Amino acid sequence: MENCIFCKIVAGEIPSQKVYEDDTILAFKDIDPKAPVHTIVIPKAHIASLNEVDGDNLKDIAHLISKIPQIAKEQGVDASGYRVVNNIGRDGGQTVAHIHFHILGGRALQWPPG
Ligand code: IU
Repeated sequence: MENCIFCKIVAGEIPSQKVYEDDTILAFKDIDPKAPVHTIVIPKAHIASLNEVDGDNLKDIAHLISKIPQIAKEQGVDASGYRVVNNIGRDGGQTVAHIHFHILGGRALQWPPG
């Protein structure tokens, strides 16, 4: 999708620190980490948010979620624990309109979020 920053990362037009990639998903280090481990996981195909997940693209999202434990393990937080966050829309704090899942870990995370 034109003008989508995460589509540009997928296309290699904007650099990223990749930690995992396969045919349909990409994981990279967050540019502004909120925890010692902060990885962003996205489908390569443009989906704006969880609100746009449907029967056609659910397979990519299911695959993405199935890979999160492996990515967390490779980032060294599987044993200590981690949080997966998906922000949706304005009040949810979504700033990039390409669905993404945050993997946060490497410290004790507070609850509830602000
Ligand atoms: P949010 O859920 O939409 O608020 O999260 C977007 C995240 O994408 C946020 O943590 C940014 O630091 C991160 N990010 C990035 O890693 N690289 C970028 O080029 C941009 C945002 I723009």
